[in-house]
Parts: sequence; structure tokens; C-alpha cells
Amino acid sequence: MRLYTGDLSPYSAKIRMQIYAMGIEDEVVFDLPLAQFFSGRLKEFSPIGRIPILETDDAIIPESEVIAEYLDDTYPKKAMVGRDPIERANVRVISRIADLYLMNNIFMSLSQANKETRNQGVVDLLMGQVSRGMGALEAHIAADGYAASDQLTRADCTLVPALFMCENTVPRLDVPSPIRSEGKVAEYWRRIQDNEYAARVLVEMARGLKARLDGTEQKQVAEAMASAKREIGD
Ligand SMILES: N[C@@H](CCC(=O)N[C@@H](CS)C(=O)NCC(=O)O)C(=O)O
Repeated sequence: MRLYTGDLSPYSAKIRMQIYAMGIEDEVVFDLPLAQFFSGRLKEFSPIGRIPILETDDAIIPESEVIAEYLDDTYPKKAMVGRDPIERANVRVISRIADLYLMNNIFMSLSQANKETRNQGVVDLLMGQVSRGMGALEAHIAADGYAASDQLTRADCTLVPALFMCENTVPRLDVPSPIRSEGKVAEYWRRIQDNEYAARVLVEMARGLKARLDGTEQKQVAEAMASAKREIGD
């Protein structure tokens, strides 16, 4: 299998964390087609045009939640969706809160990162939704152990990158981190960073953020584009 992924992409980080935790890393090649991704040509390969994408011998699978289910279905003994119907429901609810109400709104708000051109109404609308999602998460998250139960599940794999975005990306909009200083989410966030798989994707995301902010990513993209052009010319 080949996973099209990027260090900073929270939806990709969620799948990497699942792959690390399932212990199936040897079955996967990690790849980022930089030139295609940053020139919008990923759509030629996967119509949705977003990462992560999982390529198998038989299919091109987009959408992180679908890839997560596929991995669980492919390796049922290592599946991370929970042991019984209630646990599975909790895992899916937390994963949806993280994906739809946190990550998606934060992702859209990034278009307003530039102070000069910022539309504050857009920021307020999206941050209101993030805050509402946080309220729901506070009610659903487990009081101890992992996000949905006493074991690491896909809920953690989705939530860890989402909370990274809350802490590191939201402040770029001059809005404080939506993770409150106290409560179950705050305690979970402190606890989960000691987990080896969470710690690993957090390091990768921090590396991606640094590369974006210090211009390294821009340089890599320019090099990848130039090399793609040369290949077309050859
Ligand atoms: N719903 C998708 C969202 C994926 C997504 O938005 N990926 C971002 C990177 S984190 C992307 O590829 N953005 C490129 C674009 O919007 O053109 C999923 O769960 O996989």
C-alpha cells in the first residue's frame, strides 16, 4: 500500500498514527507528490484532490475516515474501532467531532491567517463552530484513560492532530487556543502526549509546521515543480 500524506496535514497524521499503532508500518510506503499536490494536479489521480489517499493494488481510496475503516477491515485482529457496539459508537462520535466540528472549521479558517486581508466575520463564524464542537467534545470524552475508553482507538488518532491544530494553528488567527485550561479535554491533552504514537505524529506535525513557516516547504515545492517540468521536457 502507498499512503499519500504530508507532515502537517492533520487528516494524514490521523492515518499515520493508526498505522503506527496497528504496527503495520512495514506494509505501507509513505509518499507526498509535492508538485502534484501544490499545483492542484492531485485531482488527476484522486478526484477529491486532497490527502490522505491510500493506493492499494486494487483501488485509490480517498477520505481519512474511509481509509481508517479500510485499514481496520483489512487487519481485523488489529482493528482500532473498539470492542463492542457502544465503544464503537463512542469512537465514531469523537472521531466525527474532531473531523467535522474541529478540523474542518479550523482548516477553512486558515484562509484568514493574513491579518491584512482577514475577514473577521469569517473567523468569528468558524471559531464559534469550533468552540461549540469543543463543548460537545468535553461532554463526550472519557474522564480518564484514552479518548473513548480504556484503550487507544481511532478516536485518539483523529483527536491528537485536531488538538495540535487547536493549539498551534488557531492562535495564528489571533484567537486563543480553544482547548480550555481545565476540564476533561485539557487533562486528556496533557495525558495523551505521553503516548508513543501520539508523540510521534506530534513531532511530525511540528516539523511540518516549522517547514511551512520558515520557507523550507516552499523551497521543496519549487524544487519538485522544477524537476516535474524537466521530466515533462525530457
Ligand atoms: N475530508 C477529508 C479532508 C482532507 C483534506 O482536507 N486534506 C487537506 C490536507 S490536511 C488537503 O489535501 N487540502 C488540499 C486542498 O484543499 O486542495 C479527509 O478526511 O481526508
